[in-house]
Amino acid sequence: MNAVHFPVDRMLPVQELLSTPKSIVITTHHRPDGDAMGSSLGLYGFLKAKGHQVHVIVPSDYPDFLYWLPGHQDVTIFSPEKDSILEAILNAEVLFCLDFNWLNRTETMEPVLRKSTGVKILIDHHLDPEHCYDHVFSHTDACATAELVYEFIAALGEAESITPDIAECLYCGIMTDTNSFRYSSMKAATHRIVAGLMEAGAVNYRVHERVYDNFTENRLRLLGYILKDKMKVLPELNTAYISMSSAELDMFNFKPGDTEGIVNYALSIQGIRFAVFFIERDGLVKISFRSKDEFSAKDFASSYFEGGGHRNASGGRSLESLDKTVERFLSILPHYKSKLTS
Ligand SMILES: [Mn+2]
Repeated sequence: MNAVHFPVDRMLPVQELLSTPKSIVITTHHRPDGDAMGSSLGLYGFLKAKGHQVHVIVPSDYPDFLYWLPGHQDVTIFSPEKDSILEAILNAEVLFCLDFNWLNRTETMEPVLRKSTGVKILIDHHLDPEHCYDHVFSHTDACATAELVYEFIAALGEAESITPDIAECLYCGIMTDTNSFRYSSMKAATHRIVAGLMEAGAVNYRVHERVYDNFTENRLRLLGYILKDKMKVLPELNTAYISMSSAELDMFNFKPGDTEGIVNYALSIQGIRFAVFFIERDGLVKISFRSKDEFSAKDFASSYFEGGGHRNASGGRSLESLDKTVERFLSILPHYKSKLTS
């Protein structure tokens, strides 16, 4: 257990706060991923069993391969027009903000979250959180927010309260944010937490099957098309990249989540240290950057594509056309030749 993440003195007021039943809202970032939903629903299961009145309210829908998560049926998708949702947030005594650093990562939820006077507790692993939370547990050395949620529950002295349902939510979060426990962010301590989740009843192969062996035919054919026709490899720069227009996505009846993880295939080519995926959606170009070792995808994304994230896994965006964006990327890339090939 990493006591540095949840030191006793900083946990005391939180413990006190949660010692009597509270109205609680749990939220996470726009377009929630496996860690966002696994963390939120794991914490939801725990707090609900402790007698709190808990709502999980998320800014947008999430991929259907996460619909099996225990508690999914109780999740509310935010809508600024629904008074009952706004009231739940404004009246919450406690707000848990999971897996994001800045409130604008919740997009349309941002104004009401700012307005709410509930005690805001951040549990997250992204760099540089905003200064708007009452309690901040922000640790970039954690591989997933779900890992931190496990430590949070343990720091409350409640590890024994982790049910199989809660354990599978948290397992899913760690598994998806580490690409099945293989990223450099995975530490021995994380493997011990994962072992603890299995001991608490998480069935590892079942979680894996539900997330990774749950593709639609369209998604697999989209993957085939991308790998065969769309992936470009630049061996002299140890880089591979993919660009997909919205017209191409339409050919495969694209649904959110269908392209998740595809950038990792590009990174799996021998010698490739930098992989980039450009995708034209919702009137802009969204970009995923992945890198290996010391090469910082995050620095590249933040310097040129309004991006951020983690050193080896970052996102960015561009308001130029898809072609212009790729052209600009290709003009910048050679400046990094020494860093990419050293
Ligand atoms: Mn995460």
